[in-house]
Amino acid sequence: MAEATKGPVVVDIVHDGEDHTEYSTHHAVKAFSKCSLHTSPFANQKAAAAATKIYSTQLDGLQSSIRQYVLEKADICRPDNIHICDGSETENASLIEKLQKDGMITPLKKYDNCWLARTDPKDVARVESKTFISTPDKRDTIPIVADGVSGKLGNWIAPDVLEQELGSRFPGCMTGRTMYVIPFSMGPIGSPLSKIGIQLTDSPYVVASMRVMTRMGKEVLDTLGEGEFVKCLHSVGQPMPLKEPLTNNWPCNPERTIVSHIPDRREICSFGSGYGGNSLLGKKCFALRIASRIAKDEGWLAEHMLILGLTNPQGEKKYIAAAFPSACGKTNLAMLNPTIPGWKAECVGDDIAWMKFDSEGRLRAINPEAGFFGVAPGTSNSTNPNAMATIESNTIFTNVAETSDGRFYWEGLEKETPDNVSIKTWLNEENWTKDTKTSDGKKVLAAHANSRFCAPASQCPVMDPAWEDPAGVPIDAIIFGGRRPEGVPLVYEAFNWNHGVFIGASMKSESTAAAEHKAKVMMNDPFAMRPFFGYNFGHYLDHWLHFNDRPNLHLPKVFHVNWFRKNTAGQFMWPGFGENTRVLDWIFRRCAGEDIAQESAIGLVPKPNSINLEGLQEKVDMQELFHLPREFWEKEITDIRSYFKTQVPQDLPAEIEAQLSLLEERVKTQL
Ligand code: GTP
Ligand code: SPV
Ligand code: MN
Repeated sequence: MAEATKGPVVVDIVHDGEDHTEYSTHHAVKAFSKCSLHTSPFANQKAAAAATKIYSTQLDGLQSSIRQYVLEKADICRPDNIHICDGSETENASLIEKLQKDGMITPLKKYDNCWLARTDPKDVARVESKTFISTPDKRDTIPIVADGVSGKLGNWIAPDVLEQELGSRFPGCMTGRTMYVIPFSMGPIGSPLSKIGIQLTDSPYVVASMRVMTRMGKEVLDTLGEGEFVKCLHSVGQPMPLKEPLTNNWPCNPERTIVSHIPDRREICSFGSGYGGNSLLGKKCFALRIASRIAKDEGWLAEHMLILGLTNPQGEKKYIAAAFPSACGKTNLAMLNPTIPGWKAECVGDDIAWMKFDSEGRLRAINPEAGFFGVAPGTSNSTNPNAMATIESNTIFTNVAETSDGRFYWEGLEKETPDNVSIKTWLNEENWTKDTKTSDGKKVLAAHANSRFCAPASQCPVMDPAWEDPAGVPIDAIIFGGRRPEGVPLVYEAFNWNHGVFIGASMKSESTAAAEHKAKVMMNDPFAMRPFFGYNFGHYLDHWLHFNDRPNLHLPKVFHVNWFRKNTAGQFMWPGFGENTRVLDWIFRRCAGEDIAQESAIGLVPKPNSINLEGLQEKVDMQELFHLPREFWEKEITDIRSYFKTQVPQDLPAEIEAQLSLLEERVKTQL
């Protein structure tokens, strides 16, 4: 009998001769392509009963609700083995060994227990176009737009259509593979703010990554008891035997990829991709899409935000949360090294915040994750030394380049990499140099622009002492921001909460390589949540606004920042990174009530000389950095109005419309 609680458990399923053909992928898919996900691929009831018995023998140690979920999905996906993950070192070592044997990872020998995975180049980022949320009523998921308008605030799929889509993918999809059962906690185990998930996956890479990104293993099962959990099913969609050889030994099925969510059932089903947010289901799928819906139901917030503790030279401490879109600087700000003497910055989280008002009316935040899945390019000892220290051991790198002496390499490490090594790109091309060009003359990147490191948060030298506090940390300020090359100043403050919600709603940023968007285009990205809303954005705005009506709450101050304004020569006007301390210092002092802000058309901006520039090496044109061009803001208002009108025609709260009119009036009279 399998032991569910200790050591790696891999039990072979014995196929009995009589029903053998029923187990084959070919038969299962052929016979059941029209079935729903909730139908076993076994036509033969006897075979189904036998299979259930075989699987259930291994699941004896599991509580009944989980066992039922695993059995139901195993009956459909037909794995050869089921392995219940205990999260142990031994288990991890055997996974790493398997990944190496399968050619999915190679060691980076310069470091301790660091690994490099190269994916199929077709599976390198989140696929927003294939990400769906399913509710019986479309309007619960997305705002209804007029005919001919393409909705940009998520994709809805009808429940019966989703059943069909899943039913044509999952039956038999794990044949020849092991189904891993991953019990994981989002948030410190046992915290009242935490939630538990069970992910079933056929990817050992996903298991190893989930072990870094979440609290995973036996302790979670013990804590859960018969409690509720979010159901997370994931398959790379490549049953054995393979029909075609893999690329880079990376199983995936890009043509058939779907990342789907059923919020009413607290369920996620993801097929065809092994990468990042598509496959590490605790992250965007659970902690943002499903959790934002739970948060709406339960009266709290699940947001795409970093959490940072700041201590001033007098020893006073405040926490801030900041929402920037993907690849727009959250990890970097979360780990910042202050450049003003006497300041201390400590990291609570770099990507996701779950926040709830406590009984005293203070907003408290936890980081639901336990690791960083951070953008590699641009990370260096000069930009983010704390990340560099974090990733020296126990880290899985994906799609970075490799040096001949066993180091990682990516764009941004030019000065920190010895000259006498050769570089092999993420695509396995040897002898790359910065001058390497494609046949049509384009620069070749050594690392993919969305290459990532996956490292334990506990290894970061600047983790906040309270980063795992089950009560969360009190939030004093919420910051919004994005990549705004033009018109948007370094920092401004909202006049009040509702104005702050409006600022979040009208956020924009240049698209990045974090998703499949090709060109660098300016996109609306409200609250940095555009790809992650678990329900209708209009209702989400109502949810944010309603906190203003609760008299006992200490609402945080709201700010907007922009590290990415460019001058006419196309260069960043602000040095960024550690120098962002200067902006945080101003925000901190505003939260402490200092009289250092003045009104402008768009919000409160720093009074002259109130931003501390002492010791700043670079010459910065502060005048230009804070200049508010009238034409820019007039156009911005027109664009925001048209965005709301076309994208949220029925569900935009009147208050947001009112805030837009107020902005318009101020721009007319003050700029
Ligand atoms: P996700 O993990 O995708 O959510 O991204 P993120 O928001 O955590 O972004 P991250 O901090 O990883 O930064 C993405 C890119 O922006 C990296 O290449 C950074 O080097 C760059 N970046 C971050 N902060 C700054 C800054 O202050 N100024 C400039 N110019 N670039 C920055
Ligand atoms: C993002 O895209 O915002 C990420 C990376 O944090 S992923 O986990 O792939 O979503
Ligand atoms: Mn992110």
